[in-house]
Amino acid sequence: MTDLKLYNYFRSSPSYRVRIALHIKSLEFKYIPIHLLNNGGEQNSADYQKINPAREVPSLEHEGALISQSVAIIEYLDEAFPTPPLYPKELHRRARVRQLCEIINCTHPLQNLKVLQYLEKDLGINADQKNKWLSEWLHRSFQAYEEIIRHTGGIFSVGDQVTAADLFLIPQIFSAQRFNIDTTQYKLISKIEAACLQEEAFKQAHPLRQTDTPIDIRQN
Ligand SMILES: N[C@@H](CCC(=O)N[C@@H](CS)C(=O)NCC(=O)O)C(=O)O
Repeated sequence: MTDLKLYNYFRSSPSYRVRIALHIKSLEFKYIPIHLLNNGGEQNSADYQKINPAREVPSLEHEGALISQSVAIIEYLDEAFPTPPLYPKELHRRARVRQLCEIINCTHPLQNLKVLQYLEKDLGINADQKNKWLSEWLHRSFQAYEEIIRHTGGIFSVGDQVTAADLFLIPQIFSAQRFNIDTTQYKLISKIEAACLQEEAFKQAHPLRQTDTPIDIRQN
């Protein structure tokens, strides 16, 4: 039994990325829910700030070390537990996986709770304007992703094995759908989504199947 603890939130997409990595590698971990809304957001508590000064989820604890930022966590897990690998060995493909991860990762902060709250509460942007703004940036990143996987894709984003790129793509689709952003127009992305969602690791990591998923939306 590995000594892994994941501080996370069911519908946070960086949390979802890390959960998929843990399940792909068949690693047992202690799931510690951090509710992003209750009590002013548990990520803002003094105790949690000691775990992650950036006041964000996810954070991973392993053998006494605390790691945050999903990119760093996923790379750490891949180095500490190399089987199965999440990055191809061949350098060009490996770079392509990282490129795809970053396309998603660069857009993700725009949908962050605190960023959206700032737009509405501090800048007075209404909900429709906020959604239009978010939709613009999410679509631009999906368009770029779709174009790249035209050349790299197989069953998954890069070839026929799941790579880290898929761990970023699937949670981003889930988030987009939550904001009513239609991703079905991206045919290659949709094909890869369907393939990933058949995989046991993606099923187990799904936001609607976690211990902190509200009971009214929880799936078995
Ligand atoms: N770049 C970070 C992003 C983490 C992040 O934005 N987490 C969000 C949830 S999706 C969060 O904790 N937000 C807290 C807040 O908005 O107050 C990562 O990849 O881990």
